[in-house]
Amino acid sequence: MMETTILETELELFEKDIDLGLTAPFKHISSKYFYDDIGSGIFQEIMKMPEYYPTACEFEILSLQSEQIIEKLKFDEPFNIVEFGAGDGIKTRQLLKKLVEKGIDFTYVPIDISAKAIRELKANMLSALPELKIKPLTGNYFTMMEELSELKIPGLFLFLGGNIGNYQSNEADQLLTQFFDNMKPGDKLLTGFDLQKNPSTIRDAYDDKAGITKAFNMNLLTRMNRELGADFKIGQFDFYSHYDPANGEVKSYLVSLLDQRVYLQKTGKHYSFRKNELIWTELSKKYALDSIEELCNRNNFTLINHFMDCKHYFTDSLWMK
Ligand code: AVJ
Repeated sequence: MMETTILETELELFEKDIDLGLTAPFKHISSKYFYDDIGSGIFQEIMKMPEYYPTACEFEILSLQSEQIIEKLKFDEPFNIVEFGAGDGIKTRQLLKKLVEKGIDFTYVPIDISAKAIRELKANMLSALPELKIKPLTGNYFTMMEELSELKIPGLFLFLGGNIGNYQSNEADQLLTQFFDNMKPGDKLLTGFDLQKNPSTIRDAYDDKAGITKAFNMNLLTRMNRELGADFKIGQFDFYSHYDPANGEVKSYLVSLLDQRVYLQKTGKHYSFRKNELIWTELSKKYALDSIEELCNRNNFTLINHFMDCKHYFTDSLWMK
């Protein structure tokens, strides 16, 4: 019997997701589509904003507590450090620097969907740490994860920056299950969680005065215009972000400023937007420590330690399979 394998390209998946999201009763676009080359660049600007505290907090953790993190790894043979969604790697470099200084034998395997981000990351890492063994991978987390799990060497998985906050509860479970299934007993996972704190601090981090977060969201429209042949008029949309301290959820939206119709060449379809209709673009969930432990236990991991910044705004939580 003949078997047909349908390999969908990233572009076809994007088109399909957008069509699903824009025909849903409550329109939505996944925040993973923020990160084309331009969006990854805007995110780097976000990380430099004074309001966006998570970056400085995690930088502090990895600068001041690398020694303590390394102590907990307890690997007695060469291992891989696999980073999912590596970005510019400036925070991770603090941990890697310490390992290199200690003469520990490991290979750094950063994975990111932006080829440009990965190229720059490799160049920056090697100029700061010339002795570093680095094997960057460009692509989808899951495909890469499966390929790596064939290797029989111990691993530390890094999922930093609070990226887990983008996942709804069931999606976080699915992701952690994938990590778990691709880990060997004794492998570790270090995940960054943004913690619940004064709601105004959180609100300001996602609604900056300079409008960089707005540009980050608006880039979705520009990206659809370019890649899907859409005719979004950027000025006819606004950005709105809301933090609900009762459930720890920051939700971000694009807002249609008028009744309008948009055409997508790729799907050959029109999509209508009512005045003030929302497109949900992102969830950035803020955790409490006890809900992190619950998440850890529910997914069969063992909690080793929380590494928090001095203000207790953020934690890098170390788990073991
Ligand atoms: C990269 C997912 C951690 O949710 O805080 C920053 C992305 N969005 N400002 C976050 C983001 C708006 C960021 N993560």
